[in-house]
Amino acid sequence: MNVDLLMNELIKKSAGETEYHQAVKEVLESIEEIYNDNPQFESAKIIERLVEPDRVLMFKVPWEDDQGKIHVNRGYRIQFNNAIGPYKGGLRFHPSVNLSILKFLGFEQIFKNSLTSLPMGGAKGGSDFNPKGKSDREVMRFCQAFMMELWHIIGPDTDVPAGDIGVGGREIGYLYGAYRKLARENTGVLTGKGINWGGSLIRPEATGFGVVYFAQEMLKTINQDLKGKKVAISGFGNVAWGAAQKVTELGGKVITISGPDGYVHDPEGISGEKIEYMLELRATNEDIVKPYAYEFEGVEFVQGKHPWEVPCDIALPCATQNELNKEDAEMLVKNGCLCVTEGANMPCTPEAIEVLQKNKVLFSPGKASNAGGVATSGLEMAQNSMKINWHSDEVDSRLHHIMTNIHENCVKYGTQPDGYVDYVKGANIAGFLKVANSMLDQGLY
Ligand code: NDP
Ligand code: 2IT
Repeated sequence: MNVDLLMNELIKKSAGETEYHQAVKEVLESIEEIYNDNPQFESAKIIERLVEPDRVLMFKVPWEDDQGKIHVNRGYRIQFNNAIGPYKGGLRFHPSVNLSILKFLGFEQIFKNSLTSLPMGGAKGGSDFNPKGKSDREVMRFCQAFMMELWHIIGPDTDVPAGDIGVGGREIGYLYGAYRKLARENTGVLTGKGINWGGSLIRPEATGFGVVYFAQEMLKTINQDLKGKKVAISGFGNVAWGAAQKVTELGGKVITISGPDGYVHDPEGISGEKIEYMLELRATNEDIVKPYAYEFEGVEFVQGKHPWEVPCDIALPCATQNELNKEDAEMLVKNGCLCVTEGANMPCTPEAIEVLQKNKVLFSPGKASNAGGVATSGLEMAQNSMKINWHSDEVDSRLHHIMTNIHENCVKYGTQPDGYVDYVKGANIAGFLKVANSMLDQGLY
């Protein structure tokens, strides 16, 4: 394999898809050596087959707002690879959604799902629809129109969508209702379902919990733990909320959260009723964290900036892709940050990762550290198949075990001669090997 040649080909074929190119390049660089040491991969053209999605469905989503005005959005589902199990991955509703973003997410999902050890292939979908500021009925009409097209290609053993940015419990409810009506079946076709109709306990907080379990394992490698540590978190969504709760539970102090408007710095720690308030803030359907600063004393709101300038021991970027750049990484290093654990997908730019790794800051990529979300989706699928519900302790202990196992695999494949663990390399190699070997076993298709 020659990474430059492959990247040139890919860029020619998918011009302008910069996020997708970024995600592929990282994987290729990580696996280059192991790929070239195993000529069976090259002769089966595994990587050329992996970077081309199995299929992409792009469709029109017409819907009517509360004033009777018609809108047209674009919907997508990218079924990337199903060598190890049914296609699995979230749906993102955000105005920035385009083919490049969904291809990067779908590609990452192949390796993330492989790392979970559960039988799930990689997929992603979504729409450029913006749920912010829409009424519940508008969101419902949109979800119904979206599912009208999507239901043909999904199914409990075919493709199982879930949430992501802009798609939470409410959206999954409307999507599931529409699917059930169209397909005339009640199956585990979506995950993140409500607890009364097939959902799993712990799924809403699973991604954030998993991120913190993973950070805990990373810290152990340098004989540290979360107790008394200052933790900077970005975002105030699903992932950020679960992470804040678990950090607090394990004795750490969350000192920031952020939104597209800026960040809040709360030196006293964001815990208890303040986490409840964070959830209320989200439920308002507005795009801002600023009100938090008025609600509680001693809190500073900093407009238009990222939280990474606040001195912290641990940073958990939990908002969106490329939100932590080189300058942010330099600031974290300068302030003595020990560990950066990605909660979002690809929140650190390649230049930021380089700075962190050069300075031997512990760094883990989202595909390893945020895999707890999709892993718990896998557990939801298992419960649906067996038609039972596990107790929350059971789900939590399985999640914890899965995160520890992913960490072990990263250490196994990523430990460098000087003892520093390159989690990017470790995660990519471990995730890749399982999928590549499965593709070899199953022949050319
Ligand atoms: P939510 O919609 O719950 O929250 C997303 C957060 O990021 C919100 O605070 C949102 O603010 C902010 N945000 C979104 N887009 C932008 C942007 N362009 N610029 C700045 N801030 C932005 O999503 P999740 O918490 O579910 O997802 C967060 C990240 O975690 C994403 O990268 C997602 O792919 C990843 N992830 C999610 C999993 C899950 O199970 N939900 C699992 C694994 C990873 P606002 O809403 O106000 O725009
Ligand atoms: O990025 C992700 O892993 C998710 N949004 C969760 C996907 C899932 O199928 O639960």
